[in-house]
Amino acid sequence: MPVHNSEIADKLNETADLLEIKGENQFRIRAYRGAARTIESLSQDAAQMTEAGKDLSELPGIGRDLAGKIKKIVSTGTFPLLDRLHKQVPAGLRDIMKVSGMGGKRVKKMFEALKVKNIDDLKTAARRHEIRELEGFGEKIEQSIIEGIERMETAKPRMPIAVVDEIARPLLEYLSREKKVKNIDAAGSYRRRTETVGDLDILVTCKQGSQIMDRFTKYENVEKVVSQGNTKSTVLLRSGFQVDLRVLPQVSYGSALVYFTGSKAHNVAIRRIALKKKLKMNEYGVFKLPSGRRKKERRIAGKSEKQVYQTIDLSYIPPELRENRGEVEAAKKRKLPKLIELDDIRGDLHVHTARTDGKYSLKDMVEAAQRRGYEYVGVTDHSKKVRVAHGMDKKRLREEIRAIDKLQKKVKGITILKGIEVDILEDGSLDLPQSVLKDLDFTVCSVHSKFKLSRKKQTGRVLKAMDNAHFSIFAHPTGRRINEREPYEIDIEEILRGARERNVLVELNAHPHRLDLNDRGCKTAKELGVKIVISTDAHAAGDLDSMRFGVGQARRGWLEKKDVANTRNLKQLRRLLKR
Ligand code: DGT
Ligand code: CA
Ligand code: CA
Ligand code: ZN
Repeated sequence: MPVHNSEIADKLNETADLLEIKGENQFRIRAYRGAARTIESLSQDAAQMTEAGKDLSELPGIGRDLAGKIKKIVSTGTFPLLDRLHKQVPAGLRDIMKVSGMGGKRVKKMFEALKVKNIDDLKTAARRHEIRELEGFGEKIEQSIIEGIERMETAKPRMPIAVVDEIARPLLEYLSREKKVKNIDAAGSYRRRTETVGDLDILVTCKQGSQIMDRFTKYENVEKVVSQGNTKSTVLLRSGFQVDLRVLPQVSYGSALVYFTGSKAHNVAIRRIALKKKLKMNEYGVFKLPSGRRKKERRIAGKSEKQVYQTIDLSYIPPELRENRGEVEAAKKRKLPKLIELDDIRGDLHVHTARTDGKYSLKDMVEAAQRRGYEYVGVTDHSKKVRVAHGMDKKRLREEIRAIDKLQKKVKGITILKGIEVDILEDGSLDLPQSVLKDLDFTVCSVHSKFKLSRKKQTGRVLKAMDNAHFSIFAHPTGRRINEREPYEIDIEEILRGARERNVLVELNAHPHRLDLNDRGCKTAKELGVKIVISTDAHAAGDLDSMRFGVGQARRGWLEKKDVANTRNLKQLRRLLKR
């Protein structure tokens, strides 16, 4: 077996880490890391190069000494220096280095002073506040270590729903081309439209299980077949993403769909209801238990989801609600919301053009909105304070207003609403004077700076901004970016109450990396009577398609058509925008 470049790089990186923990010479450590990077970025196998007699020391960042060591790794698969280091440095110390903020020096110090040998020790030391007592550490570092551990423990690579969408759609299409396939659905969190998805769970009914399994494992994007059977197979795609495929009998399909759509908490809740009715419920069906003369259990439902829910006296629960957050009780009382649908949306109220950081002209964006059949589109380029190129001052906003007037005369069937995405400054004022804001149809107001303010200050800043009579919509309310940036500290409930009092609308930003407000926030907004606007924050024509992710999130937040402002016709919308 040839040694892969990634394995060589791993060994070099590990060596560097262990040397660092030992407190070795910085240059030496850096040399190992540099060599690892070089090897990783090679377009051919270092193993093959050595075999062909090439001199690795000609590569950037690899000297004679390292070239010799790599040659040794390649030819023997072992690395004596690393083996020696393993004997000197406890294995757990390297894990500690993966906690954000923990370099070799800190690891070494904690090991020597506190005998911290692994993550568990680190946790204990932090909880006992021993770390802050160490020289050069202090309370802040201790706190950030605790947070780092928490982040690491909850981190499992989950993909944003939009990315999974790009994976799932062609794969489902490919599988359904197998003629014997009758039903096919993607279940799991993907069907519930959660903002990120851990793995994809596909269910099919198919006369011949082996045939669809063969097709599945031969899919061009499959990197590795983890397991292949007649009823269940698992593969890893090139992206590292896992897909499970299950083949089911027709009579169980509905039950399987319920079971594998989840969530787990929802499944537990409905099974409890079945049990109260003396029914057994699993992925194969709903069964009457043996009683009296009948020795065998009897299947009374399983073919369709509807039938399954009906059998336990619940109305059909849409997948997006299946989180055990009150939907089971509501289904029992026939009080489920009638969730909003993509077709209910009549316009987009957060759209950028090339005047600021968009990629398309005003005309292109308006035409794209028209193609979607929208009744109106709100153009909202950036104000100046935000750190994007070409933010608008008063003069350039006037130019934008004139350009919209001019274009409106030419286009028919869609109304262009004049807006702006205006920054909320630290003191709660807006980035442009009232004298020009008053000439707009509406504003989208956002926090793009000073994310680190205290919860109280951040909340106060936004509430103060909402006092401005020209504040229409609070954009991406928590500022989080999925997998990238935590929300800033803000009291969302207080913000929502403030919005309600002032008749301000709140955005559900449909950008798949934002989806902000999130599902829980939407539900709270609805309960408090705050109207939501679902907007795409489009920077290109194709971005308008993100609306479906926003609607998915809105459905998870129990929103109905009436809860969402941009389901209204233009006249009604104008009334809502007026405060
Ligand atoms: P993910 O993949 O982490 O985004 O989330 P899910 O919900 O797709 O979870 P996954 O793929 O582990 O399992 C798919 C569904 O199968 C899950 O939503 C509910 C069901 N399921 C899995 N394990 C269990 C279990 O132990 N008990 C019950 N009742 N249901 C389970
Ligand atoms: Ca899953
Ligand atoms: Ca799964
Ligand atoms: Zn924007």
